[in-house]
Amino acid sequence: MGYFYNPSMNKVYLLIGGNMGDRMANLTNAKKHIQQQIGNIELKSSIYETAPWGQTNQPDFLNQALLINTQLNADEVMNQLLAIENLMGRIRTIKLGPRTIDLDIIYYNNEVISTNLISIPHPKLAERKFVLEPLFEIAPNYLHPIFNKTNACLLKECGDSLAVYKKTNI
Ligand code: PH2
Ligand code: MG
Ligand code: MG
Repeated sequence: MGYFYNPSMNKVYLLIGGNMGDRMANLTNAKKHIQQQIGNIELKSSIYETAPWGQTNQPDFLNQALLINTQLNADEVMNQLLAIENLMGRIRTIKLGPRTIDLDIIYYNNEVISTNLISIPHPKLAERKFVLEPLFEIAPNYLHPIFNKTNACLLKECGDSLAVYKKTNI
């Protein structure tokens, strides 16, 4: 076992996004808070411009996938994400509707977690190209712990035809 092995470190995949206000600045700001309050950002996907999924009569989103190293457990990560959303002024109105910033947990290590606060893996991820495309970029071979399929495989099988374009390369 290596000297630097730290058993309390966890890997959490997040999808961040928003479609209101200065979308790019909101992503930058969110990443600053995530780094300060949750842990080091180990990987970032490109930023994608994505057509709205669910409620289609709203502006396009920017979305990005992140891999974070954290000592927090999944509920603690979720509480920090909610705190960041609140401090960035997110107001919850319509379900699936427009938002300045949305910070979602996609995977936590390779655990399956169901609490009052969270369901991990994210229950809708396999239906959403705006999640799978950025995730595929940073973790093509990660295995979904319930479906036992890689993100590459889930993306290939995903029936979502809404537009997802790479906006900036990171
Ligand atoms: N988030 C939603 C609903 N629809 N569509 C896109 N393209 N991107 C999102 O992040 C998104 C969405 C609910 O969280
Ligand atoms: Mg969401
Ligand atoms: Mg959310």
